Amino acid sequence: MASSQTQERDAQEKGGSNYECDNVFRSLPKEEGWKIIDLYQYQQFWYPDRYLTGVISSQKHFQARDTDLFVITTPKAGTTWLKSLTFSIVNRSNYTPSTHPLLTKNSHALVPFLEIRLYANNQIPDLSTLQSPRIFGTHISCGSLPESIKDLNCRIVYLCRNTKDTFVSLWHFYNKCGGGSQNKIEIGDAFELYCKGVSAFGPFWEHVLGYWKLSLERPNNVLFLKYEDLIEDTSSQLKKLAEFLGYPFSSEEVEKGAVDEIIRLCSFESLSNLEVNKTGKLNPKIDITNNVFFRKAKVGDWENHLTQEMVERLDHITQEKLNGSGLEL
Ligand code: PAP
Repeated sequence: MASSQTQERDAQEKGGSNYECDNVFRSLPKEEGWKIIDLYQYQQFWYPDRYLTGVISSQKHFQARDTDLFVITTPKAGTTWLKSLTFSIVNRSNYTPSTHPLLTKNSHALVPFLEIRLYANNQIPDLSTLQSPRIFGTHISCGSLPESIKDLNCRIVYLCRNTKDTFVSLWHFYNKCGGGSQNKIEIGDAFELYCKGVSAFGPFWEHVLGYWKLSLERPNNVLFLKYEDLIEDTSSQLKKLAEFLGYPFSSEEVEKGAVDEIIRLCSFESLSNLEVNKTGKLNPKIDITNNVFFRKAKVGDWENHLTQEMVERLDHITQEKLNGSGLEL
C-alpha cells in the first residue's frame, strides 16, 4: 500500500486537494501498463495522470488571442525541433547567433506546453502580460483543445511522424525516464498497448486524423507537416513554415543566409551538443535531464527494433485507420 507521503505527492502531482479533479480521475478508465505513467481516458484520448489536470484546467481557463501561435504534435513527432524552429523564425530579429536563447534554454522552456507546464497541477497562470505573438505547445487532441483556440482561428502548426518511428521513439523515451529497472517496459508490451491506441495522448491515429481534417477544413489556419519531409528538405519546409506563421523570409534574408542559420542552430547535432540539453533539466525537482529529448533523429530507426510481424501489424492498422483520409504515413 502506498505510504501517506507517496499518496500526498501523487495527489499534488494530480492537482491534489482539488476535489473536482479527484472525482474526474475516479470516474475515468485507467491503464497502468506503461509503468512509469498511469493513463486516464478523457474525451476519447489517453492522458498521463500528471498532465490530465493540465488539460482540464487549460480547457477551463486558457483564453487565446487571435495572434497566438500553436505548435501541436503527437509525442515524439519532433516537438523539440519544431518548437526550436518556430521560436527562431518568429524571434529572428531579436537575437544574434551568440545571444540566442536556444543556446541556454531547451525549446520546451521557450515554447511552453499548456497542459504539461503552464496549467499543470491546476495552476492558472497569468499569461496576459506576455507579448504577442505568444507561442504555445500542446499534445492535446484536436477535439479537446481549449475552445478559444479554434473560435479565434489561431494559427496551428501540426507535426506528425511515421507510426513506427514514433512508437520506437516513445518506447525509448519512457524507458529512459523510468529510472530503475522496475519501471522498464518490454517493447512487446508497449507495442500491444500502442496498437490498442493506449499511449500518452493517443490513440496516435485519431490524434493525427483530427488535425489532418482540421487542416483540410481550415488550410489558412492549420499547417500540417511531416517529420520525414522536414528531415528531407529542411530549407523549403522552413520557408513554408515561416510564410504560414506570418514571418516570411525576404529574398535578401535568404541570400544573407538567415534560413541556413536557423537550420544550423536547430539541427540535432547543434542542439544535442549544448550543455543545456546534455545536463540541464526542465524541472529541477524531477531527475530527468533534457537529453531525453535527443536520441538518434533518424528516419527508419524502427528497422532496428521491430520484428517483421510488428511491422506488418502496425502498417496494417495505419492503413485501415487512414483509409480514405488522403493522408499517408
Ligand atoms: P516530445 O514530444 O516529448 O517533446 P519530441 O521532441 O517530439 O518529444 O521527440 C524526440 C524525437 O525528436 C527524438 O527522436 P528519436 O527518438 O527517433 O531519436 C529526437 O531524437 C528527435 N529530435 C530532437 N531534436 C531534433 C532535431 N533538432 N532535429 C531532428 N530530430 C530531433
